[in-house]
Amino acid sequence: MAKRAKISIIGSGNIGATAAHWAAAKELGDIVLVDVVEGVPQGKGLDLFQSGPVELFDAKITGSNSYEATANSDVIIITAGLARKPGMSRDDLLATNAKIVSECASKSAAVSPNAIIIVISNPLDAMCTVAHRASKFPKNRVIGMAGILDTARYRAFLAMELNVSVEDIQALVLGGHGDTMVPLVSYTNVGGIPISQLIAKDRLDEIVKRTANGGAEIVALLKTGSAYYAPSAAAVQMAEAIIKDKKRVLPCAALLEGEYGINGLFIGVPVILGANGIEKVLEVSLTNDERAALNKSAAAVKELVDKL
Ligand code: TXD
Repeated sequence: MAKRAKISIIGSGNIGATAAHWAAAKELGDIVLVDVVEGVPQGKGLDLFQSGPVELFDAKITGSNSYEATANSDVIIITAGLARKPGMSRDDLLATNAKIVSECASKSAAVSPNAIIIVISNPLDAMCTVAHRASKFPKNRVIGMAGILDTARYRAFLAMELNVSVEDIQALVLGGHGDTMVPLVSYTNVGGIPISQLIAKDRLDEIVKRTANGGAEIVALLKTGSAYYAPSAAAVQMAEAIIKDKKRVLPCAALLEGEYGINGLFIGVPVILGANGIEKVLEVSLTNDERAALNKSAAAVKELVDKL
């Protein structure tokens, strides 16, 4: 009889706690919250656990300030680190978050040698490199969450524009998580209808621009932090694909070793996500403009990684 999956979430702030909420609501497995702040993971874990009888999910949900409680996790979600404040770029978080993510990845990997790591902390693509190096896990078991969020923003704006269900919008966003991301208009469709038949190019360009600026738009509104409902939902969708071995085709940050002509960088690409993590990187054909934009995105990621 298969035992319940075990999900450990490192960093119990806005994203970590909300990810625990989404995972519990989907009854994906037992959940351990970890943070450096005394009491926060324990309090949020206990509170979420107590919502079980109301929301009718069965899950052991606990919090800890150390890593023993995370032993033998199936999935580790790393959200620890500083979030942006208005005026800050994701890149401003590099030095501080590299130290934090390195510690979280090595300590959690040490007690869960077979886990799959989902990285959320920013600057995302560079933090994937940090987690990959620190965990010493194979590349299929270190995955960055950004593309699903960026695609979700893009799909949400399109659903709003066309007044159609979000369920019928398929889209693909490539590249680094940031202003250089590459929404692939040619791969976007609504119920199979190419988007270019439904929205004029200039309007579509505005929506693509708003998507690339999606994170900053929320930071400017919130002022004290960054987005967390959609980022955490995206990470939990990845965890679900892994735990249920769904073989989902989703845009995730994966270590490319020659795919798309990129070598040695984590970049957002379409992957097949299942029980073994990234089971395959899917190479799609790109227009010259799309390839140029992807290379520009890769160059921006490389610049950050070189600073590590
Ligand atoms: O798409 C994406 N990948 C991004 C990621 C989308 C939105 C925000 N993204 C980034 O996630 C954001 O820029 C931050 O770098 C992380 C976490 O964002 P969040 O909004 O959750 O930040 P919080 O609320 O400040 O929570 C961070 C928690 C906080 O409770 C700290 O005490 C904890 O991290 N923290 C640690 N936990 C464990 N171990 C260590 N060393 C540690 N340091 C801080």
